Amino acid sequence: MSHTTQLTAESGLHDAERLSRDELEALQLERLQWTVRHAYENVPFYRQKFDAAGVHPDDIRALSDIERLPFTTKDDLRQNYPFGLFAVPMDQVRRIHASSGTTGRLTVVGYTDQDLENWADLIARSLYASGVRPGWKVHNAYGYGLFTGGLGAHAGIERLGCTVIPMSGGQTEKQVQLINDFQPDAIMCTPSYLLTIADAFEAAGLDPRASSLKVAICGAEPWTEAMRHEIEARLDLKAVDIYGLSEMMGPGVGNECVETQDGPHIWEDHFLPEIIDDELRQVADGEQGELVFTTLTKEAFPMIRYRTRDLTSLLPGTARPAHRRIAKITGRNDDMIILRGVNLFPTQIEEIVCEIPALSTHFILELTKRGTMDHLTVKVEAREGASDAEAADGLRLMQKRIKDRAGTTLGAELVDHGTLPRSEGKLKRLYDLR
Ligand code: DLL
Repeated sequence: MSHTTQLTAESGLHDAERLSRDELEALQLERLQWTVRHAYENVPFYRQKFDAAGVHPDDIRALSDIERLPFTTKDDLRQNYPFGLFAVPMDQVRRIHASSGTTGRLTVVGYTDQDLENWADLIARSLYASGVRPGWKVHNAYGYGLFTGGLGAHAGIERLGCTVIPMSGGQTEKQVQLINDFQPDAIMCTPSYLLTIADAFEAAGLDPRASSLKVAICGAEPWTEAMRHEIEARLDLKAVDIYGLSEMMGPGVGNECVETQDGPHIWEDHFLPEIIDDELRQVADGEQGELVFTTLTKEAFPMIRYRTRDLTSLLPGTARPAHRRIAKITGRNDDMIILRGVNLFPTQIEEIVCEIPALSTHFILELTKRGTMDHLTVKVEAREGASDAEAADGLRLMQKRIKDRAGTTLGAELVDHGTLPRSEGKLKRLYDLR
């Protein structure tokens, strides 16, 4: 079966983006059947799991039959380290990527030539949806290397017919210099790193609003609507959300459309999303839960019902009507802080900090123990130019809003400007000092 895809020249939209929902679902079913058979026939892990669950590839006759299949978890990847879940012989694996989890062992993923082709196409589609057009210069500040961000974005930038500036992450002063000298139209980096770059512009005596950048394609970490407003105001550009994870492919599993900026459309011709509840049952569109994905075209590394741990909901398509969107990700269920029985996500605090003009967006959360009780403190820098009194008022307002909205009282501390760690990629917000 051919999974090759083409961008249509006249409109820039891919054929799959013009399908009706019925046509898309027919394509998904055909591809799901292929994927399940491919995994069953080529990966002993899947064969054993399907056999144990009493399900065979022939049982997949409708999309809803996906619920008969067992889930796959990050732990399954670790236990099959490094190449145990690959579904093609090694000489057909053209590239490897890996991500380091919090618990040590790398999770390793692989791609055939066709997988890399599809990935480049999906990034090109994502960039087009973001408003990027052929002929633009795109500054790529996602990290190159084992991380999927840099090289993944790179191929798609070229595929769309843009000029790629392969800067990678880090060396922030040089980022500023290159943006200033090369005049790129778009930038790709994490949202937190874009703010670090904006700070570095100001430190160099340059106005970030005066840069050549028109669009930022930000992802790889949770970010709130409030953070989007902050980025757009500070850099005078459109910030759009790109979603992805290594286990599916990398960046470009979904992307927001610049005209609506209402959450990433999942490219459902390649990835089948589901949302599940705590009992691992599928919930209806619109309901919040854990995002689960099945790859539909991956040759080297098919993933069946992979539990992402990302919390969101599925929403109807808008700018690409057949493809459903995901709501902004609240966080991963491993980022959730349970404090005196209350569930908290760093994104909830981000939303509040960004609303308060006297506070900067630089904050961390420190978890400590006081006696037998867990205690969470927000350490935040005041915004430059805010007076001490304004900053102190801002801090009190932040605490009040956290209490009102999250229902719990947190410690709060102002720290000197420039003392909190700055992002160079994925930002770490929570420091567990217990
Ligand atoms: O972060 C792939 C990527 C690179 C996506 C560049 C976008 C841009 P991993 O390192 O495997 O892959 O991390 C995947 O990052 O499960 C989410 O928890 C989080 N994440 C990625 N994109 C977003 C986003 C890359 N737009 C994990 N919003 C995912 C919120 C995101 N969280």
